[in-house]
This record gives sequence, structure tokens and C-alpha cells, in this order.
Amino acid sequence: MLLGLVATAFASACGSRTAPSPPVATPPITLPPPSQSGISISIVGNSGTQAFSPNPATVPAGQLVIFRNASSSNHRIVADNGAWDTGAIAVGASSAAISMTAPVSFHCAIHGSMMGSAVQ
Ligand SMILES: [Cu+2]
Repeated sequence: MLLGLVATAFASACGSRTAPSPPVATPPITLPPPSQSGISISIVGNSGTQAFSPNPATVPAGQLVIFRNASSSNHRIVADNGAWDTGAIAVGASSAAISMTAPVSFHCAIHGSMMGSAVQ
């Protein structure tokens, strides 16, 4: 009986601790500057235009692009105009950031039918 009373008193004491805390002032949110590496193009296959996603990719002027290899084979993406070359991109890896001036079309040096493009 005594134990029951103690337990009840303890429980209600606990309950009173969950009173809402006073509102905390939140600092103003400062947005970071636009990302310089915000564009990524996924490699999702090894043939045709379906190999890249999105395709075409939208690449505003001044944005850097990273190719992410989400497929099951290695790739090496090269600009059709020779402006850049990612070098080998292993399965699951990403390329270095590429300074890409759209519009540009590109292909895979390993899989000749892989074709992609970027537009502004
Ligand atoms: Cu490839």
C-alpha cells in the first residue's frame, strides 16, 4: 500500500517535468551561396542515351558537374568536342568536378553507344 502511494507520487512528479520549455529564439537562417558542384549526372547503364540520368542534363553557366557511376561497369566520359575527359570512373565512384560549358554532348570512351548531352 505504501509502495503504491510512493510509486504514484513519483510518477506524477515525473509527469510534471514534461512541462513545455519556453520557446527558444532561433537564429536567422543564412542560405549558403549557390553550390559550385551542385550538378551531378548519374551513369545508370552502358548503352544509348538511357545510360545517363538526367539526359539531357541542365547545366547553368559556371556550374561544375560530377559524373556518378551508378552502373555495374567502369566508364570514361569524354566531351564530343574534346573539351574534357573524366578519366576512368570505377563502379560506385564519382568523377572529379568538371567545368562544363553547355550545350555540349558527350560519350563514353569505353562504350561507344553511350551518348549524353547537357543544355543550359
Ligand atoms: Cu561506359
